[in-house]
Order: sequence, then C-alpha cells, then structure tokens
Amino acid sequence: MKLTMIPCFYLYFFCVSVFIFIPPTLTHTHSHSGNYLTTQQHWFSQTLDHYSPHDRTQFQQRYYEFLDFFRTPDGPIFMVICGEYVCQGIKNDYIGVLANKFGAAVVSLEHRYYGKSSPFKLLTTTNLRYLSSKQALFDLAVFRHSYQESLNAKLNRTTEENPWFVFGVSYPGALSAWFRLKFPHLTCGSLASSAVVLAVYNFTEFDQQVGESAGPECKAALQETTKLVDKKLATNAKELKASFNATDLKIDGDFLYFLADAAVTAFQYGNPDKLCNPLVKAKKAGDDLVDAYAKYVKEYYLGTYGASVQSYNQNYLKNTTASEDSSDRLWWFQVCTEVAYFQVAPSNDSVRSSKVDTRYHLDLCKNVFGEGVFPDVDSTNIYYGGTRIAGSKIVFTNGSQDPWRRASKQVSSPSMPSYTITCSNCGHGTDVRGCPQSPFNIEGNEKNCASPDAVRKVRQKIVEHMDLWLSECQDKSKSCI
Ligand SMILES: *[C@@H]1O[C@H](CO)[C@@H](O)[C@H](O)[C@H]1NC(C)=O
Ligand SMILES: *[C@@H]1O[C@H](CO)[C@@H](O)[C@H](O)[C@H]1NC(C)=O
Ligand SMILES: *[C@@H]1O[C@H](CO)[C@@H](O)[C@H](O)[C@H]1NC(C)=O
Ligand SMILES: *[C@@H]1O[C@H](CO)[C@@H](O)[C@H](O)[C@H]1NC(C)=O
Ligand SMILES: *[C@@H]1O[C@H](CO)[C@@H](O)[C@H](O)[C@H]1NC(C)=O
Ligand SMILES: CC(=O)N[C@H]1CO[C@H](CO)[C@@H](O)[C@@H]1O
Repeated sequence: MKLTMIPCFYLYFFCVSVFIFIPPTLTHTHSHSGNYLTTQQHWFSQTLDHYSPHDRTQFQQRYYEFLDFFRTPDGPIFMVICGEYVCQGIKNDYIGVLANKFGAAVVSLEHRYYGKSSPFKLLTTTNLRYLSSKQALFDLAVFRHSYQESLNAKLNRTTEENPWFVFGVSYPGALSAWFRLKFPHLTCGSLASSAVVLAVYNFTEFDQQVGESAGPECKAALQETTKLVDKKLATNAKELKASFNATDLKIDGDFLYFLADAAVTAFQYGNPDKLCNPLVKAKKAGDDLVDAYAKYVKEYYLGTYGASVQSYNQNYLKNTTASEDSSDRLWWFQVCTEVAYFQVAPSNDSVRSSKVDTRYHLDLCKNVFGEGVFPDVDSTNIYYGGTRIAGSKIVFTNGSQDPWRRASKQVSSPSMPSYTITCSNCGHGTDVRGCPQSPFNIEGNEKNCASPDAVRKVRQKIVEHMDLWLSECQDKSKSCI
C-alpha cells in the first residue's frame, strides 16, 4: 500500500472546477473556501546534493504559501510537509483551521522528485540517487531558512525569527518528527500524524492489524476469499484476473498484492463497511465470495476510490519518463532503498495470500531498479532512532484502525506525547483529515467519525501542546535580542 494515495478522480474534478469556473478575482478572496487554501505555485532554487560541498547543482522545487490568516509581522509560520505524491497545493484540512486560530502563515514544499519538483526528466535508477528522506529533510531546512530570510527582508528586519511549527501525515508525518529531531532550532514543535517512524523489513504486523481492524467475522470472510483466489489462480488465472479487471497484471504477485491492498484501503481510510458488509452478507447467503470481492474491488476500489491497476504493474513501474504518474515508481524506490515496510503475509493466520512474501518484494526491487537495490532498514533506524526517536516537542497521533499504526511511536512521554484516536472508522491521519479519510473531506470534518468526541479530544490536546511550545519559542527569541 502506498501511504497516501490521492485518487486522480478527485484531482481532475478539482482542477476543472477551479481553473474553469472560478474567476481569478474570486480565487484570491475566497481561495480558502474549497478543498485547498491555495493552489498558486511558486518556485525555489534547491541544492540537488546537500552532502557534496563542491557540487552546487540546483533544481527547481515547487512550493505554496497562504498568508490570509497571517498575523503580521510575528505570527507563527506553519510548514506543511508534502510527501510521496504530486503536491497540488495547501489542503483546506484541520491544519487550515489551526492556521486561522493561531494567525499563522502556511507554507508547503513539494517533496523532491515528485510532481513538478523532479531534478531529472529521466528517472533511471542512477538519476534517483538523490532521492532519500535525508535529502528531503535538508530541502525543508534550507527552504525554512530562506523563507524566513526573505520574509525578514520584506519586513525590513534582520535577526528576528517567527515561531515555526511543522506538520505531516504518514511518510510526511515521519519527516515532520525527523525534522524536529534533526533541526530543533528551526521549529518550535512538530505534529507527526500517523507517522511511520520505524523502517520495517518484514512488516507482518501490517496484515495482522488488517485482521484486527476487520473484526472476526469480516476477517474470516477475507481469509476464505484469499484461499479461493489462490486456488483459482492456480487453475484459471486468466478468467480470475479478468473478473477483477486486472488482466494487465501478468505477474501473479502483482495481482495478489493489488487484491490485498484493495482490502487495506477500506480500513486505512475509514470505509470498513464498504468492504465488510457485502462480504459478510455473501458469506451468510452462501454466495461466491470471490465474486463479491471482485464487485467491491471494481466498484469501490477502482471506481469510487480511484485506484489504478497500472500502479501494481511492474512493467509500468519500470517506466523512467518523469511525469505526474511517476509517484508509484518513486515511492517504490524509497521503499526499496530506505524504509521497506514490506507488507508480507505473516506465517500464521494471514489475511493476504502467503505468496505476498519477502521474495516478492525483493524481486520487485530487483526487476524495477536493478541488481543491488536493497532496503537498508537497519541504517535508517540507527540514523533516526525508529520508535526510540530521541526527539522533543513532537505530538504523535494514530488512528485505531490504521494498518500503519504499528510502525508509529509506541509510548507517550511528556516531551513526545502520543495519542491513538479510537473509533470504527478512524484511520490514517484522522486528526488532520477527519472521517472517512478518503474521499477528501473539507476541514477534516470529525462529524462523520464513529466517535467525533475521540477526534475532538485529541485535537484539543494538539492545540494545547502547540500553544505551549509556540509560546516557549517566542519567549526564547525575545530573550535573545
Ligand atoms: C522597508 O524599507 C523601505 C526602504 O526604507 C521602505 O520603502 C518600505 O516601505 C519598508 N517596508 C516596510 C514593510 O516597512
Ligand atoms: C523476513 O522473512 C523472510 C521470509 O520469511 C526470512 O527469511 C527473513 O529472515 C526475515 N528477515 C528478517 C530481517 O526478519
Ligand atoms: C476496467 O478496465 C477497462 C480497460 O482497461 C477500463 O476502461 C475500465 O474503466 C476498468 N473498469 C474499472 C471499474 O476500473
Ligand atoms: C512512460 O510514461 C510516459 C509518461 O507518462 C508515457 O508517455 C509513455 O508512453 C510511457 N512509456 C511506456 C513504454 O509505457
Ligand atoms: C495461529 O493463529 C490462530 C488464530 O489466530 C491461533 O489460534 C493459533 O494459536 C496460531 N498458531 C500459532 C502456531 O501461532
Ligand atoms: C502514537 C500512538 O498512538 N501510537 C500507537 C500506535 O499504534 C501502536 C500499535 O498499536 C501503539 O502501541 C501505539 O501506542
């Protein structure tokens, strides 16, 4: 599963409605009434290799800024980290509500290589050598530093610093925590929402959490479906793949991974009923479970949700032409070199097919990127600390049904408080995005969460921590003058 999948359907719909129907003058004054606070892009000259002092090669990195809520001159500045996807703008989610509340400016930098921020037109394995979380964090630090300098220039100041706060959900959630860890002088604190801070090689707990989130009845139906699929794949693969509209997936592992992911999405993004209701019903009625599952996959996963079969196709992942469709290849590169999160079947009681194993993932890495590409998770965890991250002033949050939660921080401490939002449709990034987490929900509305109160309580905590850490930061910068 990609961490943060943004269905193309919504993006296209959105682009059409903004660029064609809203006149430019309205876009300015009412720009925060839609799904985005802003989609007006700006460009920043970024260093390609932060670890090579003699190579000053630059590339153009896209960013966004939203100043409507900014309390000039010394309001806080929120940096919202974009991750492994095309960054279309600054989303109007709960962070927008917080910006309004705190009188904050909001800035957001597209992750290097993704979207329009690729240093190369050809994404060959060699050209991907500057794609890493370490380089991305350095990008954020340099951008943060320059943005403050240019703001000071605009305001005719020299030494003042606004109080900064960093936000991220999912992989950007991990970046948000790591940013505060590595550059504590550049942010007063971080929100690390569903932050996958632990690189995991054999991530069997992911599948275990899927089973737990499904509950006994739905889990049993899913497991029975998996068995039937495995059997049919051995006898009549062609017909089986066609019934899932996935004829293109010639490699059986790709097909089985696609099927596993379709179930994951229901729990990760807060739509468990879309999957479990029809499946449990089919089981009770004695109907064909594979048919029921195929219907869910085609109508919901490929239809409503907007997933694409192509993104599971290794031949497509091998395409080296940089485009807005490159995110899958790019994220697999990060998976295959740094963080793994291989979502393999546990040896006992798994939901997914046992053929989605370590070998499948290693073969994919080799087939798509070539010999010798291997995820060094030990180095990653030594570098950042994994769940033993030695940071401070970081809020960690998880959704109870999110399969990713087991790669997040385990224990709460005074300087790194952790919260789990518990409810039947609380998934990935519920604190920021509300429920369900997909389709995208304006202002991360909590009303549709099975327990709006659970969300509200954690949001209240986030505000309290931010209030405290921002004020401590401001006191410090005053006493320095
Ligand atoms: C900054 O200084 C310049 C030149 O002294 C002046 O023209 C401008 O209005 C000042 N800007 C602000 C925001 O004070
Ligand atoms: C991962 O799983 C594979 C297959 O079960 C096993 O051979 C390997 O030792 C495991 N590796 C780690 C680091 O746990
Ligand atoms: C099934 O595949 C066809 C051809 O590849 C495509 O046109 C159609 O939209 C797909 N259906 C769904 C539900 O994705
Ligand atoms: C690779 O991707 C580009 C950009 O999306 C596309 O135009 C091209 O047809 C693709 N090549 C192959 C062989 O699929
Ligand atoms: C396998 O899983 C089942 C169901 O969760 C459990 O009852 C059983 O004890 C497990 N067996 C082993 C060897 O872990
Ligand atoms: C921050 C947080 O809520 N962490 C939780 C994430 O999920 C793991 C595994 O279920 C819990 O142990 C953590 O407490």
